Amino acid sequence: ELSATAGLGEAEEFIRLFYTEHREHPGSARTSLAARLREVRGDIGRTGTYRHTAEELAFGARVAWRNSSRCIGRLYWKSLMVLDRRDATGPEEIHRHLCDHLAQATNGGRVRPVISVFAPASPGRPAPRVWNSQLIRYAGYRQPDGSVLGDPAHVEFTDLVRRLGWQAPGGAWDLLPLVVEAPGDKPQLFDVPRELVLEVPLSHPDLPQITALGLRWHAVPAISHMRLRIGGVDYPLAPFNGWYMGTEIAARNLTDTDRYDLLPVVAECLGLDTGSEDTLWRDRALLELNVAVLHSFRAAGVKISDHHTESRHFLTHLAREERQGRIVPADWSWIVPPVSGGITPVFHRYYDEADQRPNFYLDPEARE
Ligand code: HEM
Ligand code: NRG
Repeated sequence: ELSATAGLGEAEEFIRLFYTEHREHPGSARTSLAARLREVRGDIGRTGTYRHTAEELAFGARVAWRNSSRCIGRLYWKSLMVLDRRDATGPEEIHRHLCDHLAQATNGGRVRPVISVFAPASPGRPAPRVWNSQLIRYAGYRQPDGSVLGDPAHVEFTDLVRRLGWQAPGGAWDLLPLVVEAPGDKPQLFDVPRELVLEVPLSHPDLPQITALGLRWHAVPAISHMRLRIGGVDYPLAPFNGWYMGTEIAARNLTDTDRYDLLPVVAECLGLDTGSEDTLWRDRALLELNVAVLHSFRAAGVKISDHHTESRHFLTHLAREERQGRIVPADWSWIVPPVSGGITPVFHRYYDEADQRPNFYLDPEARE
């Protein structure tokens, strides 16, 4: 089992970090650093791993977010809601907790950052996992003419769940089922209850042709294929979410040529001259799509942010962290938004690129 044995060095480093950042209550009932280190060393020596306290788990998850160098949304890292689901075992129980995660996160449109942490990998005991890349994803179907109905990014995954018995509705916005694999059990399919999936119909404030396209997107991005690593312990199932930044939907999901590829469609309904690049028809279509996404979420009362606001918040976060004496690792190519890069302040500087732990890692065993 991959890194089921907690590294002693990484465990110690994390416990020390926890104590360093919890100095404000010296008189608290908490075990002393020295005692906790002895305990952790002893547990690792005897069992190959150790169990995080609830406080360590919550802190570790928040710091993993704080250290996510690709994330522009880190200003609110301290407010991450951490649901401790380490004791959930069977697939049904795990599925119930995933549904509860969506309900708590969606919160009627006032989307909140939430993470659910399930059992860690430990020696001799594999961890549960979910095969989906996000809890909410749209199916993709390859058509006889070679085109794709739905989300082209999920054609393979859609085929996989069909082979596992999923009855595909065959539409452009079908919610994929969850594939939950609990230790000792076959992977099991579960529908995500419709009433737990808040979606926003896309409309444009003054271009009815865009509204008429009948586009939509879901309110909550809940990443479920990244491994959370805290103090040498791996949590392969630790789905997390924040809210969307508009560009993720408008400039990538609906625009990438290997996703919904909608710029030609939008340009046509705007009557743009697509005959030459220098009319900037792509850019004009892209801009209106971004306007439509932000307008629609706002109109539906669903939390979303625009790339200007999110960029400013990120620089506020940088300054605040630096005042605390901490490094903020960041990956320029992910932080700079995919539209209007140069008119956001995050464009005009460089960042530290350190890999600091705790963190989230793309799971080598992820299916999607
Ligand atoms: C990546 C925004 C919350 C962890 C990203 C990206 C954006 C973003 C725009 C780049 C995505 C892409 O280009 O595909 C936000 C916003 C949040 C938020 C607006 C609102 C609160 C969170 C939370 C976590 C998190 C709560 C974890 C607890 C990450 C990670 C990545 C990422 C690990 C990299 C994903 C990858 O490598 O594919 N975020 N985020 N973010 N975010 Fe956040
Ligand atoms: N671009 C992806 C989501 C990646 C993470 N983005 C967030 N994370 N906003 C998409 O579905 O478009 N988050 O935790 O809020």
